[in-house]
Amino acid sequence: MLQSPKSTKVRIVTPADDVAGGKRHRGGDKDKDAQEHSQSGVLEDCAVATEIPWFTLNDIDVGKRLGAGKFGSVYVARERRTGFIFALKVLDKNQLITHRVEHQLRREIEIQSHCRHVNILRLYSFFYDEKRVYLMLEMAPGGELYGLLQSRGTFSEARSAWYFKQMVEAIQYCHTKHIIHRDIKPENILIGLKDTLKIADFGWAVHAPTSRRETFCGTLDYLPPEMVHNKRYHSQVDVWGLGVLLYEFLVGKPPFEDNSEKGTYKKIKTCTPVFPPHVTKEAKDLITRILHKNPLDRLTLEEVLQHPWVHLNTKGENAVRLQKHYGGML
Ligand code: AK7
Repeated sequence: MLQSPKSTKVRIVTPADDVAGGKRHRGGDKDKDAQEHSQSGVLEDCAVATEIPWFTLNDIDVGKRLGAGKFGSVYVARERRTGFIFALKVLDKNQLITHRVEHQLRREIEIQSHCRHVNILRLYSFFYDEKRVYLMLEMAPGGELYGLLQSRGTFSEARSAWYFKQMVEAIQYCHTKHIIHRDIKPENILIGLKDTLKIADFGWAVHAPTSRRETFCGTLDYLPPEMVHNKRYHSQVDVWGLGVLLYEFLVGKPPFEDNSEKGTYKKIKTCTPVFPPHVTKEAKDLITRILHKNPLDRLTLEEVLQHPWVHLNTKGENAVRLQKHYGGML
């Protein structure tokens, strides 16, 4: 049985923690440690790992590239001592600083390292050197859900329900921890063994509730109306995101897609989704009840799981398959 790499627990001290604990000016080894580890200033506030060992690139064999993004690439990697396989996301510090997202990364690390759920990609640990920040992540052998959806065009209702239920449960877990993900979309969902989905990339996640105005720089297609209007928003933004996701599973494109950003914004604010004829009436009913413009009119996640469409597609034969896949993990 493989062990996760060494001590995977990293105590992350955020500036807020520090003040709350009245420890801002504490002396001793921890401070010395922090100074030794603080390099060009992206993470020193949070990177006071009180639990050694701290990984370096020397502890790791880096293999094939799995993907590339704006801030860096992801590789298959192996911890040399234990042979433990994981995904290594390498982020360029200069890019993070240029785009002023250091705080976002810090928040992501804080949030994701505290999540333990089958359908949430684990963040085991992180480290950094002069030029880069390295995230040690759970390996998802199936790659991005986005790729699978692209190659298939759409998913069947059974497969969609199976995937959708896992994502609802992952987000339900986040909400019990007062975390709002805010960026649910197929690009941020990975496929683990046996069709287990893993929600990843908490770069946009926050602790709830919030009325913070932050400039959103991702795809607009999943933005809920209250975020378009720059209103105060709550966990219902993720319910909206799940509705858009389910629509995209069944139809192959998001419901408010448009050639222009302005057009997408307008559709999000004013349009009700249009369904092609192959979508069943139960699925339409569920999506319509989720994609209410007023967040308070949307179903709750509990109600979503109780909806006949979810029941219909995940009970009976499907439930047996589901149980077999998870091996009683649910
Ligand atoms: N097969 C990035 C830029 C800026 C971020 O990227 C935050 C992530 C999980 C990720 C998935 C990595 C496992 C894979 C695979 C693959 Br493909 N993983 N198996 N890919 N978490 S990417 N997080 N964060 C990020 C920022 C910020 F600074 F803006 F916050």
